[in-house]
Amino acid sequence: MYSLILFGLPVIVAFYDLSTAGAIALVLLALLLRWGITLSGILLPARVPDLELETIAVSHFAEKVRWCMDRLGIDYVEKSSAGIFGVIFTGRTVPRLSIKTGLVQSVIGNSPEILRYLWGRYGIELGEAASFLEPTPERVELESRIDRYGVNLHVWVYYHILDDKALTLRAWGLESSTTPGWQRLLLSPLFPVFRLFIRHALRISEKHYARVVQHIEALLGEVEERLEDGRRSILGGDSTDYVDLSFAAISALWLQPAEFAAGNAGAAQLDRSLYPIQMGVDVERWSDRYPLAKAFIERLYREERISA
Ligand SMILES: N[C@@H](CCC(=O)N[C@@H](CS)C(=O)NCC(=O)O)C(=O)O
Repeated sequence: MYSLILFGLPVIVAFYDLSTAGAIALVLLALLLRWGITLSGILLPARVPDLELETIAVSHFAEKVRWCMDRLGIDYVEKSSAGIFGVIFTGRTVPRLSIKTGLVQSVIGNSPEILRYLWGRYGIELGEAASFLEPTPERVELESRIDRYGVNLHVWVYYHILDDKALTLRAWGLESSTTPGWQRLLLSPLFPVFRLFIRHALRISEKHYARVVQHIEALLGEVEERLEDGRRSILGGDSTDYVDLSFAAISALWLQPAEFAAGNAGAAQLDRSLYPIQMGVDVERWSDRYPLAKAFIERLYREERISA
C-alpha cells in the first residue's frame, strides 16, 4: 500500500499543479507516514503466526520443507498461493518461511537455506528428533544435485502439460480451496501471459526437454545403484535423513503418491490418469528402469509421511 502511495506522488503533484514547496511538503508527509508505519510495527505489531510457510499446494520444493517441518512436529501455518503468481508479480519462489521472533520478522527463501535454519533452530532443542536434518558434506552435496533434478523436473512437467490449459491451471491450484479466491479468478484470463513467461523462462523446447530427461535419468540411475545393496537411506545406513525426504518429495512431481502433502494437496494434485500420453510414457519408463528408487519413494511416503 505504501509503495502505491509513493508511486502516486508524482501524479498528485501533476494533478494539483503543485509548486516546489508543495511537492517538498508532500514528500515530508510521505516520510512521516513511513515513520508512522515503522512505529506502529513496534507499538501495535501485526498479529502474524510465529512460523508461516508459504507454499504452492503441489510444489515439490515446498513439499521438501513441509515434510521436514511435519517430521520435526513443530507448529506452523501454511499459506498457499496459486502457482506462478508469486514469481511473476513479486519475483519470489516457494517455499518461503516467515519467522516471528519478538518484534522481528525474518523471511527465508530457498529450501536448502530453510532446512539449515530449522537445523540451527531446533537441532539442540529437539535433539535426536531433529538429527535427520544435520547437514554433512555428503548430504549437502547430494541435496544440491537433487535440487537440480527438481529444476529439471520443472522443465519436464511444463514441456508435457503447458499445452493443456485445464491441466496446468489445475496444477496451479485453480480448483484448490486453499488458493485465494482472487488468484483463482485471475488464473484463467492471465493464462496466456503466464504460459508465455514459463516457455521463455524455462526455455521449453524439444532439445531442452531431451537434455533434462538425460539429467533426470542420470540422477535416478545413481540413486538406483546406491540402493542396490538393500540400504534404507540413500547415503547408507538405515535411518531416514533429510536427503531421503528431499529425493522423495522432489520425485513426487512425477510419481504423484497419494500421501503427498500428508494427503492435503486436494484438488491441486495431478492424478496420473490425467497425464498426457508422452508424460505417462516417461513415468512408465522411469518406473521400469528404476524400480528400487520408485519403491524407495513409495515406502517413504507410505511409512513416513505423517501430518503435522
Ligand atoms: N531453489 C528453490 C526452488 C524453488 C522453486 O523453484 N519453486 C517453484 C515451485 S516448485 C516456484 O516457486 N515457482 C514460482 C511460482 O510458481 O510462483 C528452492 O529450493 O526452494
